[in-house]
Amino acid sequence: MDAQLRREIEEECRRLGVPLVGFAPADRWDSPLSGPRVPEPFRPASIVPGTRTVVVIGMPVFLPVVETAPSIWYHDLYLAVNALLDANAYRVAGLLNASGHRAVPVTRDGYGSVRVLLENPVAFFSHRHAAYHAGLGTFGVNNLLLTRAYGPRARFASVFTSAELPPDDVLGEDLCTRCMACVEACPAGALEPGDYPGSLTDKKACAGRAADLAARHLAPCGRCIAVCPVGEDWRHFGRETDGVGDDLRRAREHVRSYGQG
Ligand code: B12
Repeated sequence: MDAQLRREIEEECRRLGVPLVGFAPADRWDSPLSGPRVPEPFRPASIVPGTRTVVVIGMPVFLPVVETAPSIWYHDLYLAVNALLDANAYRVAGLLNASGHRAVPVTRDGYGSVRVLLENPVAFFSHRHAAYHAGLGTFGVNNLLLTRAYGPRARFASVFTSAELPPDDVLGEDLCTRCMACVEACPAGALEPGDYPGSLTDKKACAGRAADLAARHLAPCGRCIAVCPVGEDWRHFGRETDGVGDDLRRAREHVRSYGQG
């Protein structure tokens, strides 16, 4: 176990402005005790043989912007965070390769277009599952990984490496409060509370909504992450104390009225 290398990666992430980083041993994907069984081809060591550790990085999308979604503002922020995630995962993999270990970044999404997802809404690797194994959060009713700092408003990318790095524990406490705000807010009716903790009830309905929005430059939808009250950002941006008044509602409508098809 290379504790010094782990510290170097954490330091690099701090320097790059990446607030969330976690380390998962690749064999956690093989354990029958670690949540839904992941089919073998989706496991890190199947995708890249010799993988011992998955380093997961996470970056937030900021609550007041997400709350305007669907909007051009959230659309642009989503693209910006995606670009940063991919660049930063690439840099972390570079650091590991330079220190003599093998490493490759896995980009944050892994699909060509939303049209592809309408046929098969599944990618070759799940970053939210990786983030769970790396101790960054727990699954919510919305089928997303809830983090302490940002609730579901964190996006992830992963790095597969042959290095053996000291792992993080899976988070013990369940962060989801089962308030059902996400279920009520989903415009596609894709979420069902009975499925917790499980998969999205209707991935195709969710992908269908994303396709409609994409045609108007408004994807992604983001409603299930906008309404989730879990996360320190909820308090930071005053939702717990100030709530949402008419001024804020008017401001959101203003943003939604511009820059989209
Ligand atoms: C395809 C896709 C979509 C499709 C299909 C919807 C869907 N739910 O999958 C569309 C376009 C509709 C979509 C919508 C959204 N997406 Co999306 N999407 C993906 C993508 C590219 C692939 C998902 C996938 O197929 N993975 C492979 C399959 C096998 O795994 P999986 O579906 O993730 O399922 C695993 C988990 O659910 C896990 N699991 C579930 N419950 C539990 C419980 C326990 C205890 C454990 C251990 C595991 C576990 O086990 C499953 C098997 O591994 C990922 C990026 C990626 N490559 O991971 C982003 C991703 C899942 N999306 C993300 C987000 C944020 C969204 C949206 C909120 C839109 C937005 N950006 O504003 C919505 C939310 C929809 C929802 N509530 O689920 C984030 C989630 C971040 C987070 N905090 O969880 C991801 C990870 C992108 C990223 N790089 O950060 N998405």
